[in-house]
Amino acid sequence: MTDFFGDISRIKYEGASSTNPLAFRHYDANEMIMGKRMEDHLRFAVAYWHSFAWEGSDPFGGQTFERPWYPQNTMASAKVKADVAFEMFDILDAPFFCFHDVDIRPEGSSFAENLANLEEIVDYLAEKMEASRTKLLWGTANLFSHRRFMSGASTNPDPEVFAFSAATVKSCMDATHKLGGQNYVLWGGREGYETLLNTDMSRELDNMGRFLNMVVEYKHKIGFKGQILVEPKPQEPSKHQYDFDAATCYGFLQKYGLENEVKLNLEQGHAILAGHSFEHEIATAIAMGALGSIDMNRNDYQSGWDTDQFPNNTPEVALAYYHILKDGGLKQGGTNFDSKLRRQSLDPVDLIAGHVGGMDICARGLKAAAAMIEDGGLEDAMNARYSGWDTDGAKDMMSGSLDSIFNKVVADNINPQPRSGRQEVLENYVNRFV
Ligand code: XUL
Ligand code: CO
Repeated sequence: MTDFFGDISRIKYEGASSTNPLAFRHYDANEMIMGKRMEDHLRFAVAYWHSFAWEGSDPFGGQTFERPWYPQNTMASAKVKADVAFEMFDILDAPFFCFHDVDIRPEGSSFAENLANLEEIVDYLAEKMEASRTKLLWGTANLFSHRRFMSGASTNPDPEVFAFSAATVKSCMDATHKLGGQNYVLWGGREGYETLLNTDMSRELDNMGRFLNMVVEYKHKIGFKGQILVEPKPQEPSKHQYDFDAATCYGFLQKYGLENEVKLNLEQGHAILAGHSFEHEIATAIAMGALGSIDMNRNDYQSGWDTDQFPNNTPEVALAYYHILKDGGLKQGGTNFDSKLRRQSLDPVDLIAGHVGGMDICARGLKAAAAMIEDGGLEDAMNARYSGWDTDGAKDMMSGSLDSIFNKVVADNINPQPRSGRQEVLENYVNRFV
């Protein structure tokens, strides 16, 4: 045991009237929602990188936090970090966590050293997981921080960077597999470009397509049963990223024959950066059969960059879960808090409070979403709006041709009358639940 979290003990559900800042007011893991435990719906995960590896820097200043595992450049410090991480998972009773290779191991001076460090820490994490109930939701490789990746990983003009990246992903897939991970994520942080003046886009896309095919081939080779997920984001750090949004990613997957193998990890903040709502991204992925998992961290709406804050907007979260529940839930995916503290939030208690608040907002949103589904008001309105499509006439039309439709419009003098979309009525309806 470290003493990092002092006397903070396991967070409990105390109900909506509780004024205890470190209690759940809505998240009751065992409460049944639509026939399933809340914990099994939400499948919360703590993100290792923001909670334990990020030191509080921003583009204008460096480290603000002080942690017993800094500087993060030795195996001994990586183990202290892991000890504290598992203490936090226990305090939150978190069902899952996620990591990048660089979050859990110190950086080596060669690929071989990186690999040795990774293997040593994976063994350490495996031991910790045996004594803990927290499982691995997903693992991933950080192919964007080190300067070797400044021009991309699989889209780098230098084939040696492609090779280094492929070898790194293999080692991270092995680590994820060994730790029983349920998904493997690829976020293309620098898979994009700064200027088209020096970028052969067509070659870069082909190389990225081949890379992802190799990932899928390797998954099958080692018998990894997890989902392979790509995470859309339109820009930052690159000026333009190839995985712009859900629709762009799906087009990419189709072009490279991967649409039945790879799904999407959607992030609220990335949706906002792409000029969408989170619901839009979720509904798009569902329409393509490509929803995999979510990163439930929001952006600040004024600042226009990726602020990775804990969620705090119940209506937005409720509508996200509404679509997810209607699609049958998160399945192998989960709700990952890819969220970081503000850099002035220095204390261990801030880390706990951020997660407690985020989990509670998600629980509120989930309950509101389930109540809307059980009430059926949105579903009824939707069915009524599209009811014309259930008629024999509409079905015949769809198996006909432009000619046959033309003849029918002329013969029956079809003259459609506009009907209200009832948006305000529906918004008022949602407000009853959130
Ligand atoms: C970056 C981001 C990443 C991915 C994993 O914006 O969201 O943390 O989730 O690489
Ligand atoms: Co993310």
